[in-house]
Amino acid sequence: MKTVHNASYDILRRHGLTTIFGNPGSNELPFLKDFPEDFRYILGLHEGAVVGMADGFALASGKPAFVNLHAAAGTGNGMGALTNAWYSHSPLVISAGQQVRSMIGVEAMLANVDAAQLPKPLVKWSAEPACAQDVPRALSQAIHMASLAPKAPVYLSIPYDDWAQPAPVGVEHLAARSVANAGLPSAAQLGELVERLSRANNPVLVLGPDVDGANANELAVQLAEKLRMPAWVAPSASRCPFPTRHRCFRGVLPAAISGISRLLDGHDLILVVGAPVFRYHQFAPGDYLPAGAALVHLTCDPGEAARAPMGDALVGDIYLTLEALLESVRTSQRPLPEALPRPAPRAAEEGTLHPETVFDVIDELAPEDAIFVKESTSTVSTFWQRVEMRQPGSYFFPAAGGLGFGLPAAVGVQLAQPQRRVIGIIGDGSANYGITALWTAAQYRVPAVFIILKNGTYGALRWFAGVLDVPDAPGLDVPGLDFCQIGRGYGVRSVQAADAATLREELARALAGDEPVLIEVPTLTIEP
Ligand code: TZD
Ligand code: CA
Repeated sequence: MKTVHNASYDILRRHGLTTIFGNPGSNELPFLKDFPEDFRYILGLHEGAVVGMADGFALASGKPAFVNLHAAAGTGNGMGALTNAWYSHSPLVISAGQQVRSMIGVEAMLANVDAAQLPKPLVKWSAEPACAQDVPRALSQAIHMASLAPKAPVYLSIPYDDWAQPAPVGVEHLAARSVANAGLPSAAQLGELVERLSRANNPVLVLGPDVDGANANELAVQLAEKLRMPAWVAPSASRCPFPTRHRCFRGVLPAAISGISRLLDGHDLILVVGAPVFRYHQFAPGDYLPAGAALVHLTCDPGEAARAPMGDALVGDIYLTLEALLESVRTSQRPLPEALPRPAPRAAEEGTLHPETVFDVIDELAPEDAIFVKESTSTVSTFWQRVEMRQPGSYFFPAAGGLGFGLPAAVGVQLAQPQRRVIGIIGDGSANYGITALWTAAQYRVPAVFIILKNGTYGALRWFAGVLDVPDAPGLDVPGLDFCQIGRGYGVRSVQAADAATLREELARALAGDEPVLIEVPTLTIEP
């Protein structure tokens, strides 16, 4: 007899969702019964780490990732990580076990009351199927909803007595379905955009994470070259959409209204691709645009387009639209932008290392296609200046600033990209929110390198305390943490590197090996 259980596994298999990130409870055990041999289960010890690993896996593979959480408590633990997944357009298919149907009403232990409501507003779609026979169809809907533009997390609550029920007649149609976006702007819309770009005297490109998500980085390079445009990364960058030593590259825009207007001053047309307009952070009011500038926004996300406070927007497929633009625009006669000067390497120093020195060593030793998962908040601009990134999918940072992404996402990214090396660069504050991912790295031998920058404080908050004039805030320091002991406790080889020579030696050894390594580096506190 075909059951809801095997029909659902057929659908997961057909969509390539054979890696399951989870942390189980009694509600989930019937789903895990007869676990098929062609599936793998990646156990995380806390749901924040489970969702963070799945997030990294989905972002780095470009494909949906399947998550299985324990009822309401497991979902709640994962929700901080969902903030990042929501803003990074990460296609997570999150399932949670529910009590048996007849015991939800009495609110038996582990009944997920009002389950579909729980993860909102951080999911695009959320449901508990109305009967067991609808579970396979709802699972198929969940996968398509997560995968269609804009990609996003979805949530499905499934009562555990549903799995053994007979599958409905016709269930086999589900696994065979294909559902896809068909998202090129019309010829008229493209024509108007080409016209605006060719009329502009001094256009500029601002690129966001969805350019990298669409693997359209090379198209962005060619468009910048053809139109002689400087290329900025949109504020609060969660991915790297443009090679950072290209002569058109200008850096990451600040996350402040007035700061952006100041840096883009003089441009008459701002073309923003694959980013919200804009993802501001610190409040620094001013005009949204420099004087005389118009803004055009290409996005895959209708929500991003509609909520922007200025500019015109086209909602469509980023790769196809850039490709069509590139074919239609004429090469400009303007000179190409001059390359930015490279920062001078930091001179050898005594005492605690400056983050610049750490990044110089990383830049020197990391393979050309290394992937950086970054979660140290006070060192963001320094990192972008000093560590070269060349290829698509080279950088991931929590898209909503929700800490607990870095360590788990490094594990998930490394699982999705076994041919490339992942280097996690994690603050001593951030590391604690997702620390249990170290155990998963050790148990599954996921060879990510975790560099913990230990400055003993929430560095970015120290800076923010100055901006907000709160000189006396409590709770900003994190002394007394020994990450080498913590790492060893979770089974990861862990070493301290307190000077540049030791860091060079340990990073080289870690990159030459095939196991996870944690390197704790005492560092100075700098401003973001
Ligand atoms: N909790 C969560 C889940 N997310 C957050 N963003 C914060 C708290 C607040 N927060 C920041 O926004 S930055 C930061 C905190 C606590 C400090 C992070 O410290 P770190 O990095 O050691 O990782 P730096 O380089 O010292 O800033
Ligand atoms: Ca810190």
